[in-house]
Formats: sequence, structure tokens, C-alpha cells
Amino acid sequence: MRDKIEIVKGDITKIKVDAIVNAANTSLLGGGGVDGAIHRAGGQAILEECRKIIARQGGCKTGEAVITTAGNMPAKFVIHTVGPVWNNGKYDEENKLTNCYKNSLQLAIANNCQSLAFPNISTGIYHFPKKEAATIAVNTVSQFLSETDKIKKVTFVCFDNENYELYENLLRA
Ligand code: AR6
Repeated sequence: MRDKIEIVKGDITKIKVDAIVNAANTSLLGGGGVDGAIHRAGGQAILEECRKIIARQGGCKTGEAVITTAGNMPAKFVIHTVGPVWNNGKYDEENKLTNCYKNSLQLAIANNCQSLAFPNISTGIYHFPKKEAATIAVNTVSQFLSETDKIKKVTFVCFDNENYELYENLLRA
């Protein structure tokens, strides 16, 4: 499993994989952080497809995922998932974050994606503790990859040093 997981430090909008994952919000209308960067780099086409999804199902619930084009970015698709806002762990945040990873992977398979890249969902504006979030991300993805051969590569794209080092330590273990 470990050989299918890669960690890189940098900007997810530049990564060439079948699908990059966005840490969106329930409105799907864009925002700050990685969401803002993805919409800026991908262009209008992403928002246009998000609006169609909104018309159909009214946004995206926490822990769930939807898919659009990646517009002008090198990836083919963006999988938008909504991480939980950290609230001292009292609102099932761990399970919701686990579901983000699982549902994104499932949606990738449903769209014939073999490679995907995740940002560190919920660890920015949503304030999920980074160590716990990294543990959930690595464990959930490793477990999922052990149960399918349809996904060939998962890249964790870390934007800050703290996350990069956490992932390095977890994957070295
Ligand atoms: N590439 C990769 N990672 C990035 C990039 C980038 N270009 N930019 C930031 N990060 P955040 P959240 C990292 O705040 O906590 C938005 O307004 C960042 O360092 O983007 O899930 C949405 O619309 C952090 O580690 O997402 C929601 O309202 C990680 O991405 C809300 O923020 C996630 O930080 C979601 O908050």
C-alpha cells in the first residue's frame, strides 16, 4: 500500500493527476484557502458545473463529495468534498473527516480515475487539529487502497511544513 502513497509539498492546483480533491464548503460556491486557489486556477468552468450540481441537489453535505471538471488545471477532474468545522470533537468531526476521504475515493473510482491528490482537508480555516487529521487521512486512505486495485496512486499535497512533517512521520512508521 505504502508504494501507492506519495507526499509532496506545494500547490495542488499544479498537480497532474486524474482528480484533485478540493476542501470546499456546503454551498459549493467557492471560498478562501485551497478552494479559492482551485477556482482561480481552474477558471469559470468549475463554478458553472457547481451551479448545476446546486440546482440538482442543493450543494454538498459535510463528509460527502461531488465531481466537476478541473477547467484549466492539469488534472482532469476536481472532487469537491466538505470537511467538518472543528468544534472540540463534539460533533462527530472524526467520522465526518473519514467520510470525506472515503467518499472522494469512491467517487474517483466511479469516474474511472486511477490517481488522485488530496489537500489536508479541514486543517486550515476549519481548524481541525493537524496531527489528528493527518492520522485519519493516512489510515483511511491506506485501508481503502488495501481493498481495491482500481486506484493506483494517492498523493497527499501538503501546503505547510507542519503538515508535511506530520505526513512524513506517519508514512515512515
Ligand atoms: N494547495 C494545497 N493546499 C493548500 C493550498 C493549495 N493551493 N492552499 C491552502 N492549502 P483550507 P478547510 C492548504 O482553509 O480548513 C474555504 O474557504 C492549507 O494550508 O483551504 O477545509 C472553503 O470554502 C490547509 O492545510 O480548507 C471552506 O469554507 C488545507 O489546504 C473552508 O475554507 C486546508 O485548508 C474549508 O476549510
